[in-house]
Amino acid sequence: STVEASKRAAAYKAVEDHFDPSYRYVGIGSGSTVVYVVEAIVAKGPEITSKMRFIPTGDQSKQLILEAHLPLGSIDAMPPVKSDPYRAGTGFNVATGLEDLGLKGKRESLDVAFDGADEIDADLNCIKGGGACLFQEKLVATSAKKFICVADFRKLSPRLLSAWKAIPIEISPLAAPTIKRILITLGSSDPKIRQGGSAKAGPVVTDNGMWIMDAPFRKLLLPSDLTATQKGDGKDGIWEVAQLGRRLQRVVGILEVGLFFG
Ligand code: DER
Repeated sequence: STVEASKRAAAYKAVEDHFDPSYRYVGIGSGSTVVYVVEAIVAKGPEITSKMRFIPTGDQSKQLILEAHLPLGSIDAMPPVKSDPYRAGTGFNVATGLEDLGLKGKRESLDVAFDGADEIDADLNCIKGGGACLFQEKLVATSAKKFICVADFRKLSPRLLSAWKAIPIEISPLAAPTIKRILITLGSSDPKIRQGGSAKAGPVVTDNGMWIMDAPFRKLLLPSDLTATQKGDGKDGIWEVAQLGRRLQRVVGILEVGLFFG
């Protein structure tokens, strides 16, 4: 089909342009498009791939790596970052602290990570989570020096939430009622716990034992919206939406940070 041909073409181009034989650690995403990325990597031959470690983003990704006979790594088995405690740092927030300690560029332990997405806009903002693997996908993506999103023509949208209608959020089952209330106060029309349907009675349980809440939003605010409306006098209504967006990003950030560091 043209969709499959488009996925395959994107995957082979991504590997051609962004897979270097000198790489050591390569992140492998989840979903159907990344299958073609693995196919293109395998075609590079074992003399190149056998020296590497391929880091999965969930059980499907792990199976894909094993079935392709690629050397399996793990995000929790990456080389430690050695800090130099004796070098004066001028403050240790993640953004600058690592730079002050001469660790700039060493925070990301993977050379590259390849993954799919559900919707992508012109600025390469993505909605991820259609496959319920977003927690490990984001953990691996943020641990890579380079993140390559591979997608067929259907995924490109002028604005996020045009084709894909809800933001997937991975949550602790216990927190479901609380997060649902928070998302409703933030303007989500009807956040729903994703159900397994015919595959499984009850909620989908992620590879991390969590649930997925899909939160529909009419219009997802992006950083560009927030800056654009800071000049707004609030009369145009966008200003309120921007405030909401800022609160949403903080809350979703907190939720995700909670998951990352919880
Ligand atoms: O869940 C995700 O974000 C995955 O990357 C997935 O949605 C990609 O989907 P695909 O099967 O269209 O590649």
